[in-house]
Amino acid sequence: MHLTTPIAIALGSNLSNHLGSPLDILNAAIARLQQLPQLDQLVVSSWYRTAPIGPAQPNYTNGCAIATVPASLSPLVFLQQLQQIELDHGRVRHERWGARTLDLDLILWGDRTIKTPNLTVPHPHWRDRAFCPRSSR
Ligand code: PH2
Ligand code: MG
Ligand code: MG
Repeated sequence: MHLTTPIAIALGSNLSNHLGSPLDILNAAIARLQQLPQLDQLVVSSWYRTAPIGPAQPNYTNGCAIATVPASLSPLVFLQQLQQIELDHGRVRHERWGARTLDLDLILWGDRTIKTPNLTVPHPHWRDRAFCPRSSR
């Protein structure tokens, strides 16, 4: 048996693009996650309509996925894969907390605490996101 780490990914979208509505984009993102060879036991929540946190912008469709990855996988390498999926779905970085076609946030990586310029885990705002899983932390 190989060792695995449980992880949680928050998904969000509040802009349509040529690929379709936020719901279409989120479902396409889930299909991409399912194709990642490192991800196993992927479970996806329902989708929720949420009021925007931050500047005025359309409501979000949000959800959360949990999965396991090999314990040897680097969170920063995995983050790059999430960012590639964001780019492939028309993500453009404008203002902080602004509207986006696809946002994939790494929320939890096992019980690790990670603080790098590109990645903070647990996600600093995950407790504010009602669609994210709760834990004892
Ligand atoms: N994400 C943000 C900023 N504001 N608001 C909602 N409702 N849902 C989000 O996922 C969200 C947000 C930045 O990532
Ligand atoms: Mg986010
Ligand atoms: Mg993000």
